[in-house]
Amino acid sequence: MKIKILTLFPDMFMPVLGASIAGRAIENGILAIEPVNIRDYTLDKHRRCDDTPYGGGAGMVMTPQPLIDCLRAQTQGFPARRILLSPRGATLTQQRARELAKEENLLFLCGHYEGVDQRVIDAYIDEEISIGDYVLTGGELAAMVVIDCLIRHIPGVLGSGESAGEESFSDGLLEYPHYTRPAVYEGMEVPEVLRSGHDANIRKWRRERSLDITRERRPELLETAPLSQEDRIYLGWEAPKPKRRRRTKETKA
Ligand code: 4FN
Repeated sequence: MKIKILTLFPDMFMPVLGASIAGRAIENGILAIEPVNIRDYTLDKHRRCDDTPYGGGAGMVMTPQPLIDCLRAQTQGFPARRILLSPRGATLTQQRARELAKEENLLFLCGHYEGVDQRVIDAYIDEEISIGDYVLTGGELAAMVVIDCLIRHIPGVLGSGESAGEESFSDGLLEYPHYTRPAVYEGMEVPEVLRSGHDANIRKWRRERSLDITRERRPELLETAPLSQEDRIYLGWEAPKPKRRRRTKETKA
């Protein structure tokens, strides 16, 4: 996959993405990331990329000329899905990240100031994505979040042993508690069941702790997570199955 990022702060990206899983994917040649400086396209004698808003009001707006010239030049021979990071977008989900990971090329546009002239969005943007409901200074950190999230779903990006489908959220629930050595630390013990080596008991304990913490902290996730009949019984959503009793002298007619 090739990703271009159109931004006023191109230097922000490689130190962050190069140090994460993306860094390894880039070295392996599975991924290419190219930050592009929008300012290189401005025709303004002072190299400005912003202007005052029509209609008045506080702040500045990213002006069309550098953005559109940059978009045109950077999509020439690069047929990419064009995404604007924006609080107006649909909030990023694991599902959307998996779908974006199937694209051959992606282009992210990062906003600054009060935002981007609407005509740029109308004519050049395929989709707006948000990472959540809070105020950011620019779209750059949001772009990095989206990129970190989606590249883990590109085949070959995660090493053997790692898998995008085996950890927290992939099954729609929060994670059970994790422990590593030593068995006792400052008097705090690792739960006995995890040291028992009894695989079925361990699986049952982990599943139940996942269900507990999800019910406690993110109960809405239980609505969409795939739950087994056993899960539903544990949650008290379904009556326990009647015990299969063995036929004894007493029950034989
Ligand atoms: N933010 C809100 C409402 C109105 C504006 C903002 C805001 C950066 C260019 C956009 C923010 C949050 C998640 C991009 C926020 C995101 C941005 C994002 C973002 C500068 C204009 C701006 C949501 C609080 C109601 C500034 C909320 N995901 N404007 O933050 O780009 O991608």
